[in-house]
Amino acid sequence: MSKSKALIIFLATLVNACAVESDAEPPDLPVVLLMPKGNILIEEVYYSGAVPTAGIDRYYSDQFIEVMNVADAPVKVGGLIIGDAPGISGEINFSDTPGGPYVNDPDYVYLSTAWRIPGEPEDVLLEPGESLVIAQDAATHNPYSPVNLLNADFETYVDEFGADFDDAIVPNLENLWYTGGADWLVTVFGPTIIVLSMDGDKLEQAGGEYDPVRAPVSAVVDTMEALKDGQSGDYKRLHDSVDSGFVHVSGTYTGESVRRVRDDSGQLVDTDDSGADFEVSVPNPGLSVD
Ligand SMILES: [Ca+2]
Ligand SMILES: [Ca+2]
Ligand SMILES: [Ca+2]
Repeated sequence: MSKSKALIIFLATLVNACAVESDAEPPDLPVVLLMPKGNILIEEVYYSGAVPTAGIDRYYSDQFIEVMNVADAPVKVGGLIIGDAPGISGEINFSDTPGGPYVNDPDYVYLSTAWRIPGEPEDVLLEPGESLVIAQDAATHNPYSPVNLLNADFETYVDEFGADFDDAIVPNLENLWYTGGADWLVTVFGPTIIVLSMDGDKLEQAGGEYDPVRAPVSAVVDTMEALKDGQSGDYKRLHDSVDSGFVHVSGTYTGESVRRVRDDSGQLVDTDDSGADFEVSVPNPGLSVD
């Protein structure tokens, strides 16, 4: 046997030994559970409504929001708050003008409606790379939309008008504040979605019964600001220091969603500029891991 062959055999034995070693049970390490801030991002928002089909002009019960754990450890998402900001998305009616209350505030974000994931923080864990799909209605939406939300993680259920659908399997979010109608419809012209990590009891009423609640910007986990079109920048709801841009789809009832941009290594991009961080996509709830 040559010297070099002996060395190869020796190395092969060493590799095998190492392989056996790595098959052993890893020691039990304490699992680190992370808080949402810096670890949870909005991955996709589908708000525009379905392309008209099956004899219906307008269908939007298939709206959904998807949030993802971008960290390398589980995140505690029990109690996470999700809502939409007040304010119009652009010039929709002839008399619409930008501005008004509850927009462009450097200190607070405002929510027309606020929902909470039920449970204590550690009761709901989101594993690394996993996402949660929050449906307006957890249903197949067949034949009115190709967006199947039967496997959503949560749905929004509005009891008070008796017109919402409550799937028996998919759990409902808890409602903290509500100013909407029969169901939580976010505007098909372009909503601003806000994710907060804070005690829901500490949301402050910003005005009267039909006005929004507000939260300090320090509670913001992530935002997605969408407006009507590229000319609607004056209608931005969020202050530049919270979210410096906006995204838009090509129109209402186009079946388009907005989805988080990924970098070359597949990581979700977050620059707190929705114009740079989101792009128009085709809805794919729960299929976010490529
Ligand atoms: Ca619903
Ligand atoms: Ca339900
Ligand atoms: Ca962000």
